[in-house]
Amino acid sequence: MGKSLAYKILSEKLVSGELVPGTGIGIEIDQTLTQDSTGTMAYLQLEAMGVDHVAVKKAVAYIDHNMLQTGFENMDDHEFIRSVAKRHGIVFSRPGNGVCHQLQLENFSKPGQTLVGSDSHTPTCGAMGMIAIGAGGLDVAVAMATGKYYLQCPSVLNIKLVGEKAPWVSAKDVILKILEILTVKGGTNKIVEYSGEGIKNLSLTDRATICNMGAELGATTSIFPTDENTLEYLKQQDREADYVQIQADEDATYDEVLEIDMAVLEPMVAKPHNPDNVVTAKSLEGMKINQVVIGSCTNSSYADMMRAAKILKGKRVNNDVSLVIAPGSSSILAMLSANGALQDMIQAGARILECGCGPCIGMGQAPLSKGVSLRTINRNFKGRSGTNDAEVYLVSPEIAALSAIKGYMSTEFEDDMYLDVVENVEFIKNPNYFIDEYDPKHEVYMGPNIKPVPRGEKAEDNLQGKVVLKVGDNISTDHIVPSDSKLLPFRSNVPHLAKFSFSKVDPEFYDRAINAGGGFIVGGDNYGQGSSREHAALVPNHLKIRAVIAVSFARIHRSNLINNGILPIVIKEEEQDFFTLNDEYKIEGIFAALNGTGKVTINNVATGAYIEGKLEVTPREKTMIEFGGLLNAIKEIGGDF
Ligand code: MIC
Ligand code: SF4
Repeated sequence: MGKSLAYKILSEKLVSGELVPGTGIGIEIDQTLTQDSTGTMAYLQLEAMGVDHVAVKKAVAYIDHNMLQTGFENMDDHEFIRSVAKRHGIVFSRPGNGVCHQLQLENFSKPGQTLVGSDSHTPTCGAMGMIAIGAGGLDVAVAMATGKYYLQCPSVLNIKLVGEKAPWVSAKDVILKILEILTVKGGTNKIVEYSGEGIKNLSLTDRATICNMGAELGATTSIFPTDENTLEYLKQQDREADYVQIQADEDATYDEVLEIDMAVLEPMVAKPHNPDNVVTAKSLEGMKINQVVIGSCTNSSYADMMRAAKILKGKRVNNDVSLVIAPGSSSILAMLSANGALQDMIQAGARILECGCGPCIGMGQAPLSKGVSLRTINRNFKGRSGTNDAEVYLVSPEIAALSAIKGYMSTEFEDDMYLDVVENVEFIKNPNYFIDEYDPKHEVYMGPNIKPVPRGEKAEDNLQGKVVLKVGDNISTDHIVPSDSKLLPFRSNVPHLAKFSFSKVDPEFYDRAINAGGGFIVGGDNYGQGSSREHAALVPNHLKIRAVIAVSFARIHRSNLINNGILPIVIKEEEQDFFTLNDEYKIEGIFAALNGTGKVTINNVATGAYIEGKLEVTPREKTMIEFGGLLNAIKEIGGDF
């Protein structure tokens, strides 16, 4: 029986367990990446582990999220990360160099290797035939220290791409179509492996867009085989020698198969406030808009920028629209500047931002009140833009650029706007944005904004407490711990962040949790979707939340909860009604659940009514919960368990 490409790489890298979907496995990690908003915590945790040089072949620390320096906090964090990077032999990417995923793809991605990154869009490098996985900062710190990463073995969903997309259809439309079909939880605990004759019609950066938004499916990762388009891209990066041809066996078997005919696709849009709320762009033709953002790790490649520039060339951004553009990397910016495309953007009236995440994570460019913003980014959760009542629509760079000129959502392209072929030119490389040093004696810089990492409490057989929050389906980590220009500077200060937790969903939550001295949270389906930020577990840990009871959990968030010693308990959909805000509950049988029954009893203390909840964990997860979190476990028994 033939193997999928994903399982070929996983079996080569397997260090513990067996490739049986749903069971715990450990894999060897070749590369790690961090970015600054999750990196500060990850490096505080790495420091606590007391290693010298990192154990992976390549570790890179990017600064791309906290780019606004409105106070001392962000630059303090940058300096902390730079000093830790030097101490442990980690490559440091300076602010201004670009978005981590774009840079990792350009500079370090290698077919057949493994990458774990403290950012949910790490799977972008799946376009290069890598197993690239997003994880919480602590898991990445462990990977840096030990060269290993532990996860639940995913099943493999094969998406066969056939046909060739029409001129105005882009890779973004392919993944939006897939999101429409599979929804934001359709990829949970799955690897999405692409195949089919349609692949040859997708450039490497088209594939990167598709892998990037696999994160929105909740997938563990996404992967493409390598071919001449991969080689072409590596040549552009002057990295031809890194090419390896890898693909699935001819007779590979998959757990599920889905076929997408790209020839019948048309431009798509994800409407507010979820990436799977997908309709055709045509159905929104004429909708007035206020802002357009072109950029982010999803759509900031050289080809994306060139296509947008062609549409803008000789035109004027509509008077009612603010157009902002952030190229993905310093190389791309340099190339656009050298070939005149930047000039076309500026002449049209665009605002050019420094290369980084920027508006995607609410770091500037918040839309006006009730504003309509078209963005080429990957997430449109309510409030993420920095304006709570803004409406964010996710679109391709082509639709974004055209609509910016028109002032309304438009699909009416003119023929001379189309850039048929984006030439595979050699990239202008700039090593001056990277610092690669190693000095194990180097002193670590710690600014006053950096507060200690909260620790969990050892497991108890029974837990009693109040339900201090009850929420519905698809709660994202942006809801749990919002991020914008006011809060992102406090990613290394959990007590401060805690005050804003769930503020956009239930503003009373913080006071309620403090007054009750902690307790339980009840959620619906796909609880914790979205980012990898472990702050969405560190904050509940700080507030003494001991269990989250939900219908289902997003993969990374579930791991982050366990890493913090918080129990993820699964209930049936109809059992949500069993819980009432402020009522007292008792969870019993925790030790038995950890030792194999996988079940706990949840009693309403006042009424005596009870239900059963599932607490199913791998042996490694059991150990973490017993010790009150991964950091506690490492302190007591070391990282290799
Ligand atoms: C995001 O896109 O939500 C982020 C900001 O990149 C996060 C990381 C974070 O919260 O710092 C992610 O995707 O993991
Ligand atoms: Fe940055 Fe946005 Fe990509 Fe997250 S999704 S890494 S905030 S560009």
